[in-house]
Amino acid sequence: MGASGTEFDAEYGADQIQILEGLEAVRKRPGMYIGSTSARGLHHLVYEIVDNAVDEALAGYCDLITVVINKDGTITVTDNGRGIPVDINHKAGLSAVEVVFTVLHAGGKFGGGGYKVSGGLHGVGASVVNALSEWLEVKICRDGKVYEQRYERGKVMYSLKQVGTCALDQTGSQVTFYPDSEIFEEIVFDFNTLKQRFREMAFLTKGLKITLRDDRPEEPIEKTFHYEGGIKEFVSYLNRSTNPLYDTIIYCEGEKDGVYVEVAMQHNDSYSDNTYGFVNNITTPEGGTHIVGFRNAITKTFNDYARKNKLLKDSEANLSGEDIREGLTSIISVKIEDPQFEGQTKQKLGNSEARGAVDGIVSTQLQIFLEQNPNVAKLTVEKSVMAQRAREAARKARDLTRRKSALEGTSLPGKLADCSDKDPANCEIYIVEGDSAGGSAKTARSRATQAILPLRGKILNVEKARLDRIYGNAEIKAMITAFGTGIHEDFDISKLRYHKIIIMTDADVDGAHIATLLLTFIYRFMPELIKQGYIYLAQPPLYKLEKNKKQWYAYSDEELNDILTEVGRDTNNKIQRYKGLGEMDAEQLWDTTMDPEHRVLLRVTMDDETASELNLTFTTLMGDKVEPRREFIEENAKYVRNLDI
Ligand code: TSJ
Repeated sequence: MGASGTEFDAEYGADQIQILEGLEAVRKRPGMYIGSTSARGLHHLVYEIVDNAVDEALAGYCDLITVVINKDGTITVTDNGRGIPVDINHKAGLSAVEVVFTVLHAGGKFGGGGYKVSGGLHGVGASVVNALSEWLEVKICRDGKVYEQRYERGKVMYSLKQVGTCALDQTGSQVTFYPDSEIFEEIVFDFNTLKQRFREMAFLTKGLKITLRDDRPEEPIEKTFHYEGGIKEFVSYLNRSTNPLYDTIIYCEGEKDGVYVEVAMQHNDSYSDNTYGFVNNITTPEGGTHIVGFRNAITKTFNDYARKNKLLKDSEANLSGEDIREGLTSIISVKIEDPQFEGQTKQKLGNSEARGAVDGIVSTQLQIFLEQNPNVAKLTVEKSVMAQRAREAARKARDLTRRKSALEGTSLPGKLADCSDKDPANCEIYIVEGDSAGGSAKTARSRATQAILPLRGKILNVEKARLDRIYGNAEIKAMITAFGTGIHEDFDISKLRYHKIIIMTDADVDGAHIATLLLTFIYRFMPELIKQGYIYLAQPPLYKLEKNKKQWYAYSDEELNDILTEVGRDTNNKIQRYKGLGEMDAEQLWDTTMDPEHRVLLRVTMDDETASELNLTFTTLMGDKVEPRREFIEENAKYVRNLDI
């Protein structure tokens, strides 16, 4: 068409010299504009072009963008927007199209109205892509005419010209380009890389349809992204393999102080916080003011709601932001005219007005949402309260282990009768049910190598108690301290103070129950002790047979039978059935259960493969059925007789 043609070709103005210098600067230092000249920088070129079309969508004039990787490796981007203006821009004296492709930072800076994603982190504009392309062609449909212009390495090959006609209502822009092999290491576009980015862009721009097609293979591959729900669908997508806590996606939207804010969120039953921030459709991994505003708003609003509705008592502490964000998936997307990026990698939003805008909009709308959706509010607050308790319990547990390691031996439990040998390999600890049996065991033991820790009564069922109660339990604290290893992530096997931990309980149902509770505790808090074979069950005898001043002990009915057959079944036999350890004196306890030369120990074992199954077994067993427990213990403990011989 050459609308701007002759005049400017004749008069090579100062403006054009400046333009060429600008584009030359881009070619000299491409990294300054697109980060790198590797695959990342290469794909960045496509995003730069597509961003312009997304701006048109944000302005409300475009709902379809098509990206094609052509057979020859070039890229074509097409939109159905109004078409880049073709008239002469009077300040530059060039067609508006030419300004877009040759003037640095001109992308989207004219026309006014709407938010522009170009101007974000990418936002270096179409002119940079042009400067770094071996060639670039632009085609525009506008006012029933088709226009075209071509550039090579940023230089105008011919002025914008009309090349045909089209229907009046058929408008749009199309750009095809081939990146410069003098600049880029390798020019191969990756379908999946582009696909990820366009899916994200489609989520972030509700209603916009983005189609990506790869024409290189024999059978072209095509993928279309189109989300009417926008970031609400983004959150659903991110939560697709989780269990959401409620069905609704919480959504807030509004504009304040020149900042357009969109927030979507939903809790799932996990423990991680998945917050994703975007500024002008560009992700902000380092966060920034928009994220600060969001966190502030949800912390304040959920706490206010919880207090107002008595879900949090006056005496209870506020839920922390962390508690509220446990299991939360959220998208915080802001659009802002002039984003300021800070930090090392310039990925952190600095604009202070974004903080206030997000805080204000989310606070107001979330409060209304919670009031209208009390069920969602209740579920969320309850989850946060649990998170708060777990956090508090974890802190206490850490304090416990820290205090213990700070004071070392001095903080050993008072009830522990420790052994004198300090080499853990020689040492064993008996966990004894009941104070009286504990007393006998203390008297009976071999002081050098055997330590005794008596436990009072039934031990807490860790399957049925909250962490705070567990850590507050004296018996559990005593065991943790005595073993020396710490628990959970603080667990350190090298600090184990005894290489045999022996659970000694009565040979009855209650005793079996206590043993199971103890094993459950160890399994949940220090499973390595079981995996590495440090845990044993003592086997007190069931019967004592006395005959002619001689004694035999039987550990089962069969054994009693065998002994009786051997010594003869007659009236001189005095058979005692032990109901508990307490019925034995110290000497008997030593002879039958503690003397390494004669005792029977069962080693509790578990390998990695069965770990998950055992896990399930523990959970089931700690229900209400008593009988299977002993069977379970016996099935899971390997019989090791006279282990030390
Ligand atoms: F399609 C594309 F991705 F290749 C692409 C589209 C590439 C580039 C560099 C720009 C565009 C683009 C630009 N699509 N739509 C527009 N729209 C405008 O530039 C435009 C149109 C009309 C008006 C107006 O005020 O009438 C204003 C603007 C900014």
